[in-house]
Amino acid sequence: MTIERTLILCKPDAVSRGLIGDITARFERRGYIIVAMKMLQLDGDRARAHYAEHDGKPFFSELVDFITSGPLVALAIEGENVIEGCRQIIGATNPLTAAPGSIRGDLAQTIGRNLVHGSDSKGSAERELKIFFDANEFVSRRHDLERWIKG
Ligand code: DAT
Ligand code: MG
Repeated sequence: MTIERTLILCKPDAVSRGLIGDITARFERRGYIIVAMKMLQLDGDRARAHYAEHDGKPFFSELVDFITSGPLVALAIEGENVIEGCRQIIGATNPLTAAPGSIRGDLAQTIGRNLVHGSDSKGSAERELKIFFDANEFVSRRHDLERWIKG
């Protein structure tokens, strides 16, 4: 078994549109397990750290302004190959090319308001989770997880 942990964000547009429940339910229904969850508003420094890989791109300042514009919900989610699985559930970056059935394909219109973040690799997940959670904020739900992935 390859149990991984990933960072999911319900971005400020998801919170203000009242979509926290709809979005988190999609990960839970897949059988992924929430092991940490909090609402917070990012300051510029944390936002720039989170999106460091995009520093220098034309949309970077807009991205930082947006992600700091209101409260978001951060979740740490565990499951077998959960990083790739959550990216599937989220859909392509541009909602216009995101598959119907995915969060972005069902609920979003534009790339700048695409509702959700999901880590894209093990390295990113490890780095990004540390920006949002301290080690003692994760709970253990291994029994819940095993119910979903055995048999
Ligand atoms: P993803 O969120 O699918 O991992 P990404 O890491 O390439 O996508 O980009 C991070 C966010 O930046 C993305 O969710 C929305 C924004 N973004 C990406 N490309 C953009 C573009 N060409 N114009 C405006 N915003 C963009
Ligand atoms: Mg990304």
